[in-house]
Amino acid sequence: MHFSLLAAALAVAPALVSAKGTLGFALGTKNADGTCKAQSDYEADFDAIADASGSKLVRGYSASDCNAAQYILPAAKSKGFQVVLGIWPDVQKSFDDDRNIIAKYAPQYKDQVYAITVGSETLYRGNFTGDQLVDKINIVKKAVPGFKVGTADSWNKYDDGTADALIRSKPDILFVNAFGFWQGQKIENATHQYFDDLNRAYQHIENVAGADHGIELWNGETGWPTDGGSDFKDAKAGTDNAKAYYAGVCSLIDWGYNAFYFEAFDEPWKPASIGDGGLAADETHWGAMTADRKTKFSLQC
Ligand SMILES: *[C@@H]1O[C@H](CO)[C@@H](O)[C@H](O)[C@H]1NC(C)=O
Ligand SMILES: CC(=O)N[C@H]1CO[C@H](CO)[C@@H](O)[C@@H]1O
Repeated sequence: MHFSLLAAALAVAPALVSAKGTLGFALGTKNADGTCKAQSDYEADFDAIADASGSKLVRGYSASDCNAAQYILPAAKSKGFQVVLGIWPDVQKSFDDDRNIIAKYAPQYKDQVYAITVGSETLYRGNFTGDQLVDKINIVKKAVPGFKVGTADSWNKYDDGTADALIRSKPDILFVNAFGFWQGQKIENATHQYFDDLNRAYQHIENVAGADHGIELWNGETGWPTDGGSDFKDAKAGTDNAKAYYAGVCSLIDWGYNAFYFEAFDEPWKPASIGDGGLAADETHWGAMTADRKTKFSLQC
């Protein structure tokens, strides 16, 4: 099925639904008070995610941050979860630390490691060229053989050619981030924009790598801030809006696409970020659940 058919087909033919896709959640390494999570904290996280949504998959960004790999993998084993482990390659130290901790723990918990991402939006930030990123991915593939390795970046960097060298290298797995919210869309049009952006990225990947490219594709991040969050242009934070947007994510899953919702839980320890114009933006209300693991709306797709 071509992704471009999605929006139209959704409207007219829900009976054509084939196999469902998979939903996962982005998960932080810190407790509400900013301390590092222990194995028992990850286990409580996993219980809450599974109870609320049925999902048994999470992704992180830096496996050495709070020694995450050491604690999240045994927790995943005890709760039947899988984890996408992250490597932060932007600076040499985190690239080395993340790779080393994954090389140590991933082979011990092979069934718990879904994949490994090298970088999150590094092309978007202009941190690497496509070729430089491919080199980093290849270093990781060599250091930790036997796992799916890829990267995550913003939909527009796949669409505008910045990622072409990466796409041509046909990594095992690619994550495409797309947020109706960061397009400054009103909630009424936000899901349309989200599908459209993903579609453009997926189509470009197909154009560059061929229809039979074999790269496993995921929507790597999407989400919407709830009550207490900051607005962005016409995109208004709010729990009702987040609930409506989540329903669009569920449609995508119903249609057989894979997506990670950003994020599982509020992270109240996060400092406000200072955006364009010096305005402080709240980063602590993106959770599908509160910091004490209560759902804000139904997370069943
Ligand atoms: C609504 O989304 C579509 C699809 O991305 C976009 O082309 C259009 O410009 C959006 N409408 C507004 C008012 O921004
Ligand atoms: C090559 C390059 O641009 N490296 C930068 C990537 O981003 C980090 C911050 O995350 C900088 O410290 C690096 O200099």
